[in-house]
Amino acid sequence: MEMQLFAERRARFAERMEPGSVALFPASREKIRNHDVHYPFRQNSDFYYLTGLDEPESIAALIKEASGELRYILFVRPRDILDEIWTGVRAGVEGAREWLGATEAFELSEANKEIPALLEDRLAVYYALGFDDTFDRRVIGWLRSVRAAMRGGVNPPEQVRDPRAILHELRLRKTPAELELLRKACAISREAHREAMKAVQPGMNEFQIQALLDFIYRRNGSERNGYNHIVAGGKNACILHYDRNNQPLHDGDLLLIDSGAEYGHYSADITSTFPVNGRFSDKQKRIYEIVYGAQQAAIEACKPGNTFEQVQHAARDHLVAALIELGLLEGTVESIAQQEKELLETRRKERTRGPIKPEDLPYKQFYPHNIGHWLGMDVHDVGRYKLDPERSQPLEPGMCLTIEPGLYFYEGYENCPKEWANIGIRIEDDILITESGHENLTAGTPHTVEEIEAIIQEPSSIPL
Ligand SMILES: [Mn+2]
Repeated sequence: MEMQLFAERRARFAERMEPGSVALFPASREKIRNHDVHYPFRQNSDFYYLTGLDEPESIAALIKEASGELRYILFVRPRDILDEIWTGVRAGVEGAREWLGATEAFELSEANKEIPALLEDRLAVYYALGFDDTFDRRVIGWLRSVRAAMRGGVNPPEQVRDPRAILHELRLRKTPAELELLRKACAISREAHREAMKAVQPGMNEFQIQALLDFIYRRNGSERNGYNHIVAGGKNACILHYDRNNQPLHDGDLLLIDSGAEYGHYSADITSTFPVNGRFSDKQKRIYEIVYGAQQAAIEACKPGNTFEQVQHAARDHLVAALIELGLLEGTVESIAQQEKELLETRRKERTRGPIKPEDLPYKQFYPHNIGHWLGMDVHDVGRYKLDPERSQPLEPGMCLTIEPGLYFYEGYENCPKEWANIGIRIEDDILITESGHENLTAGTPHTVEEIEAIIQEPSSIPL
């Protein structure tokens, strides 16, 4: 991406900073996987959003002077030929200034000297406390050292503010440049889901389908997956975050794939559920059509002015009506909606958090999650879902969210209806809110029964 885009983002962030303040953003660090092997590096999304720098350990400081002037300071690993021949070329302080647009740049070893000086006599420091314990301790140490110098005539910042209150509102609303990357991630992911449908055969193992997804993603330039693939055959689909992906696929079972490519630091998120042998059984089809109907109802509700909660309720009401008709729930759509409303109020009063239990709201046995989440640089992207306890987030053009209702009949529940035992179905698309309503960014992923049964008949050219 053009470096100008990152400068624009910093400027938009700074617009909302108090004059006379400083903001600190640490990069991700490398993490040990085992002995001396690292996990693959993935930059912190907030850091990347503002800097475009993909190096570990770096620190970005944004200063808005009392005059309104903006300074952008980067602390980076030094150029070092011995290090670079092992781990790759670095921007260094020259690169930070010339390529990355920093007004000043220092080697990381200078941070403990320079950053306390940046904090002196500022109104506020914007720093995201509680995300990175190690960096939290460094920030506290820098603040302490400024306080210790008070008799020398300097004062520490009065306030520590959370930059995410500003930054995540920006990230929630995608710009055309961001949407270009997200569209590409969606297109790659759609192709992989289509190829998986063509390739699946009874007797295969889940890991073969996982290999296919990785192959299609990498072949199309996706540097990594947005999250761990879920390739869940049969009853594994009832485990919401199943990712062992190592079991055989049986004739007569469904296969649930929840997988999205990351492209340019933006992640897609698609779930497909389809029959391993190419044909839905009548029972599978009945449940599938219910989930599909719920998904369509929720997608229809995706338009500016509607709230996230309205989308959530559109799917819930559809699923609840169907569960009542199947004889699996008692009450009416309205009575269950009222029950949920009261339950949420009680939970708020009693400070109860975590998933809602089926004892408290019976439909949660079959639909334990929510309709979806914001989508962007993080698969579960940042941004508020409620403006306050009473007001759900209104949808605006540029917001992206997933729509992913599901029904699961987990046999572990004592009262699991035998007729439906071990069926798990989820259908997920990625939706962009537009001026006129919405655009399905993952349209073309076969999601109707007819589309799925047709594509599974197509030959696969991918050797597994
Ligand atoms: Mn999702």
